[in-house]
Amino acid sequence: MTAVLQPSLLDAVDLAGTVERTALSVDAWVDLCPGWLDGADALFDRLVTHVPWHGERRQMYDREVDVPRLLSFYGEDDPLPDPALDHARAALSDRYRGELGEPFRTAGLCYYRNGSDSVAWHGDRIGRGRQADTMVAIVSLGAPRALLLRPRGGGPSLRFSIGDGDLLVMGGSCQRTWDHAIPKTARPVGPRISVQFRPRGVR
Ligand SMILES: O=C(O)CCC(=O)C(=O)O
Repeated sequence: MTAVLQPSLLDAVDLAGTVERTALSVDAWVDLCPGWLDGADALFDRLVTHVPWHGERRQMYDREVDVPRLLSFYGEDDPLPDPALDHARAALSDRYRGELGEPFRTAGLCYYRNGSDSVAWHGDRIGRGRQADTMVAIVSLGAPRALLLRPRGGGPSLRFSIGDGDLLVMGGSCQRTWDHAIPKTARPVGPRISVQFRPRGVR
């Protein structure tokens, strides 16, 4: 029997990409698929221009500071800002449905303008990720940046360099038992966009 291929999906997503899984402690894991998304540079340019990026402020001790990156969040009923992201989410939902048991629904977009933009150590533990195993799939566009992972509470970290259409998926207990971060860097680096797909109720 001949498989029926969906041209629109194959245009945007390299389904042949090889996923390499790294098993972490306490039933956490991370999948890496370099160069997963075709057309990453063009998508980066479209997102920079068309996404309604905004800055946020947060309390740090007794003063309010800028969050060092720009953000835009798409809830499950919000149209995504580019059809390539619909295709990517559908392909990821297909690929991981067996393990995840549900589709990816929301998309959080972060824009790291230069090496001073960053996100501190954290797990995605708002909502269901606090108690239950889940997955967060990150599609990375633009200049590669280091994503670090370390056991919650400290320990040696693992380093993944992600950009240029790479896919990184954190699964199992990872959000509860490990933390991740994008550290600042003094190296001259170009801008990067991270697209994080999450299931319902995970943030
Ligand atoms: O930039 C990334 O890929 C990670 C983003 C992240 O961890 C978050 O926004 O919670």
